[in-house]
Amino acid sequence: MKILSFLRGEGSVKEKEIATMAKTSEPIIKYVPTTCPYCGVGCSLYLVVNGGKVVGVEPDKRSPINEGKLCPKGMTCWEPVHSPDRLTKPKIKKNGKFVDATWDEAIDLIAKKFKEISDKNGPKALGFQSSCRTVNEDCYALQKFARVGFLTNNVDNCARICHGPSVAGLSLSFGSGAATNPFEDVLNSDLIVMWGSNAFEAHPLAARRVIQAKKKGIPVIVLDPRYSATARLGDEWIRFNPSTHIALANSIMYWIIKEGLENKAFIAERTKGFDDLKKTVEKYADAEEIHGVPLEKVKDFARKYAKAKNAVIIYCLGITELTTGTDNVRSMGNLALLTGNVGRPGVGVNPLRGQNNVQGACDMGAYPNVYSGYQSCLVPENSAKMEKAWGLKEGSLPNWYGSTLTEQINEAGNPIKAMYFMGLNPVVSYPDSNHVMRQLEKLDFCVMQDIFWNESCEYADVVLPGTCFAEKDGTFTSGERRVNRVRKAVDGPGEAKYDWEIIAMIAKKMGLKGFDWKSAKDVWDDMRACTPNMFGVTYEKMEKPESVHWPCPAIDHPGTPILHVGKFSSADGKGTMFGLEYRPPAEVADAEYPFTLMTGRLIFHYHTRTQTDRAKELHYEVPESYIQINTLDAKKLGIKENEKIKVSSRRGQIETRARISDDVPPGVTYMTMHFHKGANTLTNTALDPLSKMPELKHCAVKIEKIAGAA
Ligand SMILES: Nc1nc2c(c(=O)[nH]1)N[C@H]1C(S)=C(S)[C@@H](COP(=O)(O)OP(=O)(O)OC[C@H]3O[C@@H](n4cnc5c(=O)[nH]c(N)nc54)[C@H](O)[C@@H]3O)O[C@H]1N2
Ligand SMILES: Nc1nc2c(c(=O)[nH]1)N[C@H]1C(S)=C(S)[C@@H](COP(=O)(O)OP(=O)(O)OC[C@H]3O[C@@H](n4cnc5c(=O)[nH]c(N)nc54)[C@H](O)[C@@H]3O)O[C@H]1N2
Ligand code: SF4
Ligand SMILES: [Mo]
Repeated sequence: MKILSFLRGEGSVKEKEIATMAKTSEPIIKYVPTTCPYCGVGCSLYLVVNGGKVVGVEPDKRSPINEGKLCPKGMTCWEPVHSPDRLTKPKIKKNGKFVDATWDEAIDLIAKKFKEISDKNGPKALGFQSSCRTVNEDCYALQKFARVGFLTNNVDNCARICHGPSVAGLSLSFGSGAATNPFEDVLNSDLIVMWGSNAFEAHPLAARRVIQAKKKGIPVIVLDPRYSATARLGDEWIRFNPSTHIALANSIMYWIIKEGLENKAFIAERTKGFDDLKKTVEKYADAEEIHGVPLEKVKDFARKYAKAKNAVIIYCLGITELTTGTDNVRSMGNLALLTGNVGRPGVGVNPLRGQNNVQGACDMGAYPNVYSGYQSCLVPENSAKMEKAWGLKEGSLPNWYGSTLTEQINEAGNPIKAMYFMGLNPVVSYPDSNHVMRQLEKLDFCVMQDIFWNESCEYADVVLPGTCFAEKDGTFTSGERRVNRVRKAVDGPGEAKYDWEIIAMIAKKMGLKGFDWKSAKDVWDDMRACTPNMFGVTYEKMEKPESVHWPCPAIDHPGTPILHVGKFSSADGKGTMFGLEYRPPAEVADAEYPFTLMTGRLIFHYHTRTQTDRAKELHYEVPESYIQINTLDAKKLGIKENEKIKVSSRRGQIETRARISDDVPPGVTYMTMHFHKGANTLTNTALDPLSKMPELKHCAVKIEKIAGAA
């Protein structure tokens, strides 16, 4: 595949086909402006529609986000829409076999089962998991259904295993869990630090801004244990030992303070916690033994970061998906606060949000402790307000912290008896697949609502067909808090329905009030009415190419692209620095499992591949899983390039192909998370105590040859 031509926006061969069709077929070519369904960059594009079918995409040249460019996934996002594999009818499991059902049958059954289980076992017997792939309106609908219908806070979304630690960590450091600055703001910076982010593959159109900045002469330093595509792009690459972020950040901060380079005025005026931080980092003056970075390199980085007039940190899952996730995020916050790099253009701490609507799913309150707009469920006034808005009895909404996504899996069977999954594929994407499958089997009742039959549907009692991004109206909120419109281009396949509509059907069947929405806009306006920081974000405002960034509390408010200007969002307006100790991962390599397994992504595939595997060119590039192994290790084990080998951990074993490469250091291996019976058969469910993030990016594995394998 010609990646560069994609990045230049030259498009695929399909564009030629579209042009031909335009000439030959009867009218009606429509260009429907909408938002890419894949990553949190939120690129704008047009779906090209001919005769009621999506036949291609056209990047949006007016968009300030992607300026007429798209990455390979964006370019091909239309291909899976009309796949013959789409779910078209509800299916119910009868005597162990799935059979087609009518909507009436499926809705009746779900309403009856959920009501029965909740009446008998109470609100903690149910678990709701919302997608970050669907529109905001769907996410709002699901959490409202959980809370109004069953008075439960057991509702969560996939951010838990993505940027949950960002929400927790940045809230503690800055008072808001969101990214501080917009993507293009890197052009105002004097130093760009990319830490645990492989943006060149995972967020190509955000990485494009970094490339532009680099061309302007702004230096880019990449910190990653692996020589990733992004590391290749940087001016400098710092390799450190996997999962040692806190130790490395502490060493850097020790030298910043030791050399008097901290921003004293900023610390005094805008922060607290400096003394605690200073005391803690003293132990890390030289921690090369832990993090593996030579002292001179640490000092050099410390000087560069502290002396830059404006320095920005961009980070991603290398930081979050560990049992120290929240503390890793707070370490990024510490670095920025210590040097005064928050609250103006060109600075900040920016998590690159993952899925197209991971920001929005959290914003909508599909979270176990907050309503929409991060209004805490544990504050009685907030609950009283929501009870009024939703027509509930005073004091009825729960004041307990609900079970998180991964906890719900552990609680399947006891106390959780029934679960509702909307747009998730836990069997492939959650840690320890064998555990996930065993747990799902323990449920009395399980619903999966998806656009494709994924590997998890097997464990459901009812599978419901939702509509995909091309078939519905709504909004996705990008990683920079920009709310982007999603517009319906074509009808859904067969009997598929809007995700929010399905939820409303069940709610109404149960006799619940407040679900009489006629359109996605009705759902959005329902949300706005009870969400102060989004009240001013109207569909009308989203018509502009630049749309609007929340917080936007009033109709005449322009929105807020940069957070924490002059004052942090925390209650006392201060940023907080924390003294944080390094903790090793939950499972480290040992004699029995001598290799560290890191996991991550590839430019060509998206997560569990339900969509990208149905785009011809993307599937062609990487049709099966592989593991990267260092040259010396491969030699020791007598493994050849592309040989089929066995990889096992304490939780399971898989077969995959070896890719021999010095991109990973000796003792370290890397697999992508995209394949079933792949990385997540091996990964560990140990949780970060603060955010409940599992350790998806670190576990110990053993590698063996398979006799006779080629
Ligand atoms: N093509 C594509 N793009 C995507 C996605 C996709 O599936 N495919 N998914 C989207 C989503 S939801 C997300 S959240 C983002 C993720 O975007 P990223 O987080 O950028 O992607 P990853 O490849 O998961 O991991 C990033 C890097 O973390 C490094 N890393 C740094 N420190 C450590 C460490 O201590 N331990 C380990 N194990 N790794 C470390 C890894 O080497 C890797 O290069 O991408 C989004 N974009
Ligand atoms: N080992 C390891 N595991 C990981 C990660 C890692 O780096 N390493 N990354 C983690 C991260 S960051 C993430 S975000 C998760 C992703 O994990 P998941 O969210 O489970 O994966 P996806 O494949 O993105 O999507 C889930 C489902 O949503 C469906 N879907 C798409 N659009 C719609 C829609 O409009 N409506 C409905 N109803 N369904 C829809 C898709 O068909 C798919 O079946 O994986 C996590 N797992
Ligand atoms: S960078 Fe992200 S939003 Fe943009 S085209 Fe690629 S996948 Fe879509
Ligand atoms: Mo993610």
